[in-house]
Amino acid sequence: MKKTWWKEGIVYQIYPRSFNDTSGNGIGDIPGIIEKLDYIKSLGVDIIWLCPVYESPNDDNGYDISDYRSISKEFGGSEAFDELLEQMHFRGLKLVMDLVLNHSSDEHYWFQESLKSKDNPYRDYYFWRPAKNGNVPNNWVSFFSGSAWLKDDITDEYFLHLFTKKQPDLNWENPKVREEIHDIVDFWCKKGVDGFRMDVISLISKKLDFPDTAYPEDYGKTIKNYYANGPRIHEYLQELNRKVLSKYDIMTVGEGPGIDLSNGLDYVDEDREELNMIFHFDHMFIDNGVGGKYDPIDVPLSKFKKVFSDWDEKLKNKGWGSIFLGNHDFSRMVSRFGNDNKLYHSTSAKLLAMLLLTMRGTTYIYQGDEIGMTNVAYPSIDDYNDVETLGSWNQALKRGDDMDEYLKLVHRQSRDNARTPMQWNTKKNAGFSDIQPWLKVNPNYVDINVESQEQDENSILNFYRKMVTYRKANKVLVYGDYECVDEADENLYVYRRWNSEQSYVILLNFSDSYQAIAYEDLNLESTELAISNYLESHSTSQLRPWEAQLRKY
Ligand code: TEU
Repeated sequence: MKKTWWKEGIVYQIYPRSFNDTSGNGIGDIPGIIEKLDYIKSLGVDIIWLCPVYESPNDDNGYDISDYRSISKEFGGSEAFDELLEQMHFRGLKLVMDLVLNHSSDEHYWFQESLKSKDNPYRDYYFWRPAKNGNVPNNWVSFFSGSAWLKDDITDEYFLHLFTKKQPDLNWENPKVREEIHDIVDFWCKKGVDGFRMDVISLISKKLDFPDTAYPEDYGKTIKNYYANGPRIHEYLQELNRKVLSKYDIMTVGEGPGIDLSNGLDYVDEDREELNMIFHFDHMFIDNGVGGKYDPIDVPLSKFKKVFSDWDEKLKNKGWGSIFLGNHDFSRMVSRFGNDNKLYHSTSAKLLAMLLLTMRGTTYIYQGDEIGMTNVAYPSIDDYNDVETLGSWNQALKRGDDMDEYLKLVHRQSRDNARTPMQWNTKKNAGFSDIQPWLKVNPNYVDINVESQEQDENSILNFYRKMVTYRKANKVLVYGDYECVDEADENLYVYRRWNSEQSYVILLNFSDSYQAIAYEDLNLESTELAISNYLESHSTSQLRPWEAQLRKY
């Protein structure tokens, strides 16, 4: 496989609203990121993926863009952005922008025009449909609950919004829309950005007959079969690649609800010239029950491991994977896949770091995971901000659910778990802001914060640094082959990575108890320990709770 900077690079994802507030308004900003660039650089990462920073009414925290070419004034405006890009490049860091091209804000000029009349030149920039039998055009529901159609009384038609009603879906069928999009992408490339994370890119081509979904069936299948992977998706991506992306040395990663093993390679097969990488959600939606995210189920470890193995097998020698265990849309990875109990918090966070940094694919680290930030459990729904959380809550209220129980679900599943302010130190508001932040800090910041972990050589933070350095020095961990050794084991995840010169075995105990290692074939006695999350007395016959070992083989 061709070697490239974005395959070897390690990405650090920033949710700007929650990163660092320098203007004193309780909201993170771009100067706040600039202030922390040396910290980010000290992690050893190479690339920053910045969640949306464009002008936006923030109905979905920036994922509703009202001007694709200007930077939000709240975040510091275009001057701050230019300074950020310069300061990053000066430090050898690359910048990946988040582009939201499936939908715009309803406050975007295009939509405002589109609303005016049926013959407005911008009408066709969106999906307008007449009522069907006096009702919505079809039974699609939005990702954030309720119908995906909203009626506009002036022209008496409905427009499609797969997300909030302030996020109308753009009509990529219209060549003018595609031209506008190509120009926007080109604008940012010319400015010198190094790539794009493309929001819900799997949804941009619609099935134009808008078929009713076959309810009842589970939500996951609805996305795949009805909303995503539309008939012209690959044509659009190839066109975008040919006309703009291919002209620059940039990286692209498409976010892909509805993408799975059956269609994932089509997006990233190097011969097809579409995207470099995608984010699939096979491990992130793994605990969704038939009712979706707010109907979680228990998941055996073997199922989790299979996702990694199957995708590695699917992509190898043809495309390239994205390795991540959390982002701004999911619960904190240590609370979800590790154990955030005091006893195992640090050990399990380090184990997950070892997983992230020893897999084939590009590693993505979400802000705060490098110090093991955990889920939060606000006492009241009024403390929550996220549209998805509030949408689900209101549905549950309507259904008459037990709301005390539902609050527990919110604690477990809310996207706000990942959006609490970054925990910098033990000062007021965790050092994030001088005033009460837009979302309350997690009270555990007094124990979990950057400053105290800087001072502890065995902290999670310093473990990340160690793992990052090791991965960079041993490219076999980037490009080498992968094989899972123990597919069926429900406690241990053991896998090998190798090339013609080097070979490693990684042993991870995903449980709170001691586990015997019983793989005679591996001959572990003759291997040499490279890194572990326990300080001493490493055994090759047994792993302690959440123990992780990287061994030279
Ligand atoms: O997320 C798309 C997406 O798949 C999510 O709606 C996901 O299903 C949900 O968050 C899981 O809880 C992207 C962005 O990452 C998200 O922040 C935006 O809200 C969404 O698109 C709309 O732009």
